[in-house]
Amino acid sequence: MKIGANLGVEQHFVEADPRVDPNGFGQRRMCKSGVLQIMQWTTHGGATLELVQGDITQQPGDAIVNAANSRLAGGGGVDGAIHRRGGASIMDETRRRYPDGCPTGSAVITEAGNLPAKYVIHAVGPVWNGGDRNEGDLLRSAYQDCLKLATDHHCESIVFPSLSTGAYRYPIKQASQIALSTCLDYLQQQNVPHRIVFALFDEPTLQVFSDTLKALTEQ
Ligand code: AR6
Repeated sequence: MKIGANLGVEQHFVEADPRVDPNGFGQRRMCKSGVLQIMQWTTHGGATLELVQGDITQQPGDAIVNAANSRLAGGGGVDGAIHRRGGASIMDETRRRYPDGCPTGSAVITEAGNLPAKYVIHAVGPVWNGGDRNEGDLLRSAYQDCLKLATDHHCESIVFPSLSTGAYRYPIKQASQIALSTCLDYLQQQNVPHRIVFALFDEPTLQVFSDTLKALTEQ
């Protein structure tokens, strides 16, 4: 299946490929090209994990995750897009509530300004330094903190970017394994937030996440 071609805005499942995993955890559905939503994993409790291609600031969700830096100072990539579209109130609140920033591997929450969300969760992933500086644990804990904050704030849905794989240079395949396994583990235990979405900017990133989700849910 070639994914990502002729992306449109429709959301429907035309090539249903439901499988129940050996542990009885859930079902996976894949879509043909030409649809926005590429792959969806559903737990028995009805919670979903979805992969979509697009700009995270266009994705509606109760919480949108920002790929921030530890000073919470703003920047490029996801951070730039979120502050641009969300407006100045997000940075105002961030400065007021978190003047000391946010340590790598953790996350803090603010309101979402003009974004189609209730909250922005500012997560600080690690800079990739070759893999022997605890990068994996730090990336996992950044995702876990986001999920906990979303749960504590009663979010039904959360939209993630691929943390650390842009300016912070984390290798995408390893990052996708950590991102998706952390979310699947969390869903398996909590079954909330009820909808987890990964908004992946470009087709190569979507392809890697899609392959990883397939591999993880086939295990
Ligand atoms: N929507 C979805 N994904 C995006 C978007 C977007 N609008 N823009 C970029 N990506 P990055 P990091 C993808 O650099 O690696 C900032 O300056 C991008 O292609 O945003 O965690 C902060 O202030 C990549 O796959 O985050 C920090 O200093 C992924 O999102 C630093 O960058 C993450 O890229 C954080 O670096």
